[in-house]
Amino acid sequence: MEKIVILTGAGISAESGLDTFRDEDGLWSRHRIEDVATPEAFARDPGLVQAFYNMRRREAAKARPNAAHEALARLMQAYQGDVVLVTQNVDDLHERAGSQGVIHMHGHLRGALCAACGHRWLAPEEMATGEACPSCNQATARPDVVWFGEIPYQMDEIYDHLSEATLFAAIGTSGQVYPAAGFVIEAKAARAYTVELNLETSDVTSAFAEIRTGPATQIVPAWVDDLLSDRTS
Ligand code: BJW
Repeated sequence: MEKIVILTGAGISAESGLDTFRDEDGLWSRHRIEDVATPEAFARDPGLVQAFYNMRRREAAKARPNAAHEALARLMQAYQGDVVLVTQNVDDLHERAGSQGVIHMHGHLRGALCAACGHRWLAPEEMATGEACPSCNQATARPDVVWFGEIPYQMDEIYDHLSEATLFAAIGTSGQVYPAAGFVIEAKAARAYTVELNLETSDVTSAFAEIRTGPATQIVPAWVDDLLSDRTS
């Protein structure tokens, strides 16, 4: 049975108006990783971290899925084999385009997590600093996202899928953050065909068998059309 495993990154949501991280005008050009994307940053200044994610939550709520998200939803519905969609993105544009069962390996803006007891619940649009956990009542609510130094979600499940992949595609991701950047190597070890779809080359481009270059809203629908009409290698 054919199995396609797709990894998406911030580039797929760029044309929906959401910032990427490492492009010239990306989030990390305006915010320091050490200030907003580590557990130590949250312990030091939870207000700054909550403000960063409140801003991201507002931006994500305003954004709409684009033609690339829609094409992947179409692939998941129409493909005769298995399609597994793993995203590093914390927005919900894949779901709003119609994809189901998306694996959010870096968490989700809609989620709140208690840093003390691990309880999860639906985040309000604006999370207050020192918001109490509804389960243990401690003032330790944080965004349910995966920061540097933390273990991404559903890793065993993802590696199982990669070990069964016949085709692996990475879309709109710079290949600078591990473990996601290493998925192409895992997929190749499983003898999967590998394709990268990106506006430009990534840090791991040389590991892929095929490169498709251009804006996601153009190259992803074209790639999906090829797959559904079996015009791929
Ligand atoms: C377009 C486009 C258009 C633009 N069309 N394309 C091995 C070696 C060295 C270090 C490490 C290692 N393994 C682990 C580490 C440490 C660390 C790490 O990777 N550090 C690196 C900096 C070297 N990793 C971790 O700490 C991770 N945890 C971990 O490894 O735990 C150990 C463990 C793992 C597995 C099993 C057991 C134990 C955690 C990483 C958490 C990352 N968190 C963030 C924030 C999440 C919440 C949030 O969103 O705020 O995740 S950082 C940020 O980077 C975010 C993203 O998901 C992630 C990836 O970014 P992405 O999506 O690639 O975006 P960009 O901006 O980098 O790239 C955009 C791309 O789009 C570009 O290529 C553009 O060209 C393209 N593009 N417009 C198509 N229109």
